[in-house]
Formats: sequence, C-alpha cells, structure tokens
Amino acid sequence: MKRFITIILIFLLLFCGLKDGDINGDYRINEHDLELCREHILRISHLHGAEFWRADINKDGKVDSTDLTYILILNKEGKQ
Ligand SMILES: [Ca+2]
Ligand SMILES: [Ca+2]
Repeated sequence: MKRFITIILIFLLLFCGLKDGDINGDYRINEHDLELCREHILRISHLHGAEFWRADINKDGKVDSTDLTYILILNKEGKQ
C-alpha cells in the first residue's frame, strides 16, 4: 500500500499541475525551457520522461522545431 501511494505521489508531481512547455518543471514557461528544447533538437542534451512529455507540445512523439515554436509562443504569451 505504501508503495502504491508513493507511485501515485510521484505521478502527480511529474504529470499534474505542470503545463506543456514547462520542460524544467518550475511552473513557468521561459527562456530556460526554450534552451532545453533547443539543446535537445541540436542533440547537445536529451530530454527524457516527464521532461520529454512536456516538451512534446503537439504530442507527436518527437520534440522538434514545431514544439520549439509552440514554446516560444507560450513564452511570449506569458510575458503579456
Ligand atoms: Ca519552466
Ligand atoms: Ca512534437
């Protein structure tokens, strides 16, 4: 039972309350998220798990320039 509760809590922390585009999970979509996405696309670093899921805005199973564009738009909308 304790293990089940732990799994549920981890799931909630990873997948709930965080917006798509908030790759680093700091509850903001900003330049840091853009940088993480850009580095993944350029293969400087790789996104995994929940980070990959939040970066894949259009949910096509890839993180590419389309997702980067969406994150850029979300970042600009957040500043207005
Ligand atoms: Ca963020
Ligand atoms: Ca995508």
